[in-house]
Amino acid sequence: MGFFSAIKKLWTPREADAPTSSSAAPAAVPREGAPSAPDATASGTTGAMGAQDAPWRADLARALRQSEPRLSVWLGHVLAGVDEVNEADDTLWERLRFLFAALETPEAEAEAFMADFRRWLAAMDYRHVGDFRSELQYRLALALDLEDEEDERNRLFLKLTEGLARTREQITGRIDALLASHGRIDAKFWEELEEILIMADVGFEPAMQLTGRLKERACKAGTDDPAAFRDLLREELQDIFRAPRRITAVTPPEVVLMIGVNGVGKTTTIAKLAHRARMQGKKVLIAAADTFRAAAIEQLEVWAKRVGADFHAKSAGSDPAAVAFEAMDVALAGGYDIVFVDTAGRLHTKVNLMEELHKIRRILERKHPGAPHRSILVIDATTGQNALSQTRLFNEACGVDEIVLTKLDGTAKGGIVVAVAMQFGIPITFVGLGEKMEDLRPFDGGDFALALLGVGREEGRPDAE
Ligand SMILES: Nc1nc2c(ncn2[C@@H]2O[C@H](COP(=O)(O)OP(=O)(O)OP(=O)(O)O)[C@@H](O)[C@H]2O)c(=O)[nH]1
Ligand SMILES: [Mg+2]
Repeated sequence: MGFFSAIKKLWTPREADAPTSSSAAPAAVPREGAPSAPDATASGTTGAMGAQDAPWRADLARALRQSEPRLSVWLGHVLAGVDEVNEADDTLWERLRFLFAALETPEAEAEAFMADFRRWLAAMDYRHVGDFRSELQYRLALALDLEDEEDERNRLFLKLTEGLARTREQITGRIDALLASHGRIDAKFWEELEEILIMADVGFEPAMQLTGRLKERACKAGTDDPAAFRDLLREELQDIFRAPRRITAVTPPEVVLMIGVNGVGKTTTIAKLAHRARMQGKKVLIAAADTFRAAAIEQLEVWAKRVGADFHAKSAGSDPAAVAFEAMDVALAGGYDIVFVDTAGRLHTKVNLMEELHKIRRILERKHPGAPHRSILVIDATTGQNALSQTRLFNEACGVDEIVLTKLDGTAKGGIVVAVAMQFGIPITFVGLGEKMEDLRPFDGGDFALALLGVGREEGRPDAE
């Protein structure tokens, strides 16, 4: 579900493309799924497409109708007529309104989406297309439920590839040198590989295991040719990262408990997840159960406002479990879809952090059976091997359902992801690739393996749709 309760079907399924429709000149034929403008001007779905016949409407309608059904292409056409955004100029909003009308989104919801975006632009003081295009595309992808669209996935892949550049230097650069210096895969080769993996923060145990698994793979494939090694490694990594998607039915509100040591990115990750949920059309409550510092509560409140989520807090120093208790009352009474509970990475008193988390969990469960539905452990990739001990600690003490790995951008220690995936059977669900809202993205193990090895998506996933 996206932000909009109704929308014209956008992308026709692939099977439907062939062979009959593709035999016609597709570019000139309104496909099922392509925006129906300008015919929609007569449909009366919204005043935006009514009688005020500015020439740009016909041009934009033609461009949309004739273009490939891809979000980035459509956005390109919408933004083509926008120089910059300012109070006196409604061009961006008019053109977006036109797109939404063409997609038959309910008018009030389209207006709400734009009002949200407008507020964000003002808060960020952005005027130029280059400043906000990426965020707008991200919001549209979520709102139109198009995050899985190929175009959007390629965009994410680029971001992953950029974010992993330093880790890749550590791993691939050295593996390239290893391959170049060995005429065949022999015992020395495996030894050196182990060293490279350890240096790249994969860790000692996982590096040994991974090397063992690769040996088996090479043996099965009956090869000792270094040229075949990259493929073996890619396949092995893709296997390691292949985690089944958990689909659990939840009686709303879904309760998400954020845990992790201080400074890893819990609060900003809540903001990013709340932003996603809002763009997916959910009613979101954020609870400030990190009462350690007043500044932490304020920081969370600012984020809540910015992403359009409601907020529940008590004063600094209050019992975090009491905050959770009250927030659940608010959430249950207010018909919320999702509640995020922020927690502290450290505490005022000597009360054990884990005991405190247990207490919060008990309260949540008592108020809403089944809650917390997701205990998300946030770990910071730049801390390398520490991330492993934190995962072990939190998992053993209070249970972890998912891992979000932050700060992968710019770190050379991204190899830690391999270790985390190998050592714990806990799915990594999101990765943080920067400080912007759109920099938290769903983790795709297959793509991650490719980005880590510097292999393109086309090349590495010929069957990827
Ligand atoms: N580069 C980068 N920075 C990030 C990422 N995620 C979080 N940060 C930054 O990390 C810093 C700490 O983030 P917080 O969200 O305050 O961390 P926290 O876990 O809530 O910290 P405490 O409340 O002190 O326990 C902030 O400056 C964030 O902007 C990421 O994926 N990439
Ligand atoms: Mg925090």
